[in-house]
Amino acid sequence: MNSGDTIAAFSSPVAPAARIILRLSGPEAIELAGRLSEGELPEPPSAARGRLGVNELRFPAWIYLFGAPRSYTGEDLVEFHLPGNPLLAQMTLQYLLRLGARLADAGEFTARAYFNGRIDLTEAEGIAATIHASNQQELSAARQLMAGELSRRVEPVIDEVAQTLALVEAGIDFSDEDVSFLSPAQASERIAKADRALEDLLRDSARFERLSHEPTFVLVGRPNAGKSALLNALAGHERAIVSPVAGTTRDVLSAPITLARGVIRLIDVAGLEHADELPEQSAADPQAHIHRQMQDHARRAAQSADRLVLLRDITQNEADPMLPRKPDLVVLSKADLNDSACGSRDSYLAVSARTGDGMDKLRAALDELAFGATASSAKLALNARHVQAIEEARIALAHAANQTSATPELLAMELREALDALGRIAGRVTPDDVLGRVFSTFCIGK
Ligand SMILES: Nc1nc2c(ncn2[C@@H]2O[C@H](COP(=O)(O)OP(=O)(O)OP(=O)(O)O)[C@@H](O)[C@H]2O)c(=O)[nH]1
Ligand SMILES: [Mg+2]
Repeated sequence: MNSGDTIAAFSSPVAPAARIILRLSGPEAIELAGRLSEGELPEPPSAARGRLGVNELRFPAWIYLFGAPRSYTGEDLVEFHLPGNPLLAQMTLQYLLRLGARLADAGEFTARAYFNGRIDLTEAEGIAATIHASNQQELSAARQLMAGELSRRVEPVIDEVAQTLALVEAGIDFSDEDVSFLSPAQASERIAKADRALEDLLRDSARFERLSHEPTFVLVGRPNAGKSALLNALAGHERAIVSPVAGTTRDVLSAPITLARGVIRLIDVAGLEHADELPEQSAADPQAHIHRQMQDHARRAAQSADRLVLLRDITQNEADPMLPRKPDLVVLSKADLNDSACGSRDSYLAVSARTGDGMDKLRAALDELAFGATASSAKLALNARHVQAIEEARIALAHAANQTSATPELLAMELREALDALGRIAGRVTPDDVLGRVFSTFCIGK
C-alpha cells in the first residue's frame, strides 16, 4: 500500500443503473479529473455537472471534488457519477489507469482514511461490518461501530488507567521523599472502576462473529412429526419429500428462510427415535447401518445448531425423543387435525403446515430467537479482535489489583500492559498484520 499513488476504483456496482460511481484518490486525483473533463473544473470542495471525454466519446457526468484533508480518505478525492452504462464506466476507468492512476486494492480508500487519521481502526471495522451486514441488527451494530461508539466507551477507561499509572510512576520517582500520590486503597478503587467499565462493555455488546453467520435452526422431532412439511411451508417451496411413511427424511437438508429481520438456515433431519427402537445392531444388515447413520447425522446436526426447535405431532401422545439439549422452542404440528380429545395445549405454539395456521406466530418466534427481542436496543458490535484486547486488559487489571500493596514497579508494569491492550482497540499501537487483516475484509472501492 503506497499512499503516494493515485488510486481509482468503482464504489458502486458496475451494472445498468441510474449512476455508476467511480472514485479517485491521491495527489494526482484533481489533475486527472481535469484531464478527463472538457471544461474548467471549479475549486474543491465542489460539485459540477460537466462533460467527460474518454477516447472519442463525450458524455455528461457529475464531478465531485474534495480537497485534502477534508475528504473520506484525507487526500484529494474525486467522485465521478457516470451514466449507468457498465461499458462506458469500464472505459473511463481504463482511461484513468492509462493516465497514471492505479487500481485500488480492496479497502484501500478506507485504509488511507485510517492512515491519514480521518477514522480510527474501530470505525474502519464498522465500515467493513456495514458492507457485510445481512440483517437489521447487524446493520445497527455496525453503524455504532462506524460512528466511533466503541472508541468513545473505551476512551474513559484508558484515561482512568493512564492516570493511575501516572500516579504510580510519580510515586516511584519520588520514592525517597515522604509523599504519597496514591494509597493502595485508592489504586484498588481505580482499577476496580476500570474493570467494571470493561465488564459492562462486554455485557452490552454483541459479538459480531456470532451475528455475522446465518444462524442455524434444526427441526427435531419423532419420525412423521411433520418436520419436512414445515420446512417446505416456511421455505415456500418443496425442498424436502413429505410422506406418511415414517423415516422419509434420511439426509440432513436445509433451506434459507427469510424472516422479518434477517435470514436463518433451517435444517430438517431424520426423525429421532429412542435408543430401544433402533434395529438390532448387525454389521451385515445394510438397512440397520443406514438407520444408524441417519440417527447419527441428525443428532450431530442438533448438537451443533444455534437453536433447536422441537416439533410434536398434536395427534400423537408420544414421549419426546432424547435431545442433546433443551429445545429453544416447542411447536405442535398438524394443528388442523387437533380435536378436543387432545386436551388443552394452549401453552405451546400450534401450527399447521397444511392450512398455514399459526405460521405467522412461528415466524415471529423464530425471528426473536435468531435476532433477539425486538425491543432490545441496538447493541454495539465487537469482533474477535476487540474482545481479545478487552480480555487481555482485564487480565492485566486483575494482576494489577493483586499488586496494589506490592512494589510499585510491578503495579506499573501491569497497568502499562492493560493500557497497551486498550490502545490496540482504536489502533493506537497496532502491528501491521492486524491492519492487514482488518482491511482485507473490505471490497474494492471502499
Ligand atoms: N393434516 C396435516 N398433515 C400434515 C401436516 N404436516 C405434515 N403432515 C403429514 O404428516 C406426514 C408426515 O409429514 P413429514 O413432513 O414427511 O414428516 P417428517 O417429520 O419429515 O417425517 P420423517 O422425515 O419421516 O421423520 C405426511 O403425510 C404429511 O402430509 C399438517 O400440518 N397437517
Ligand atoms: Mg422428513
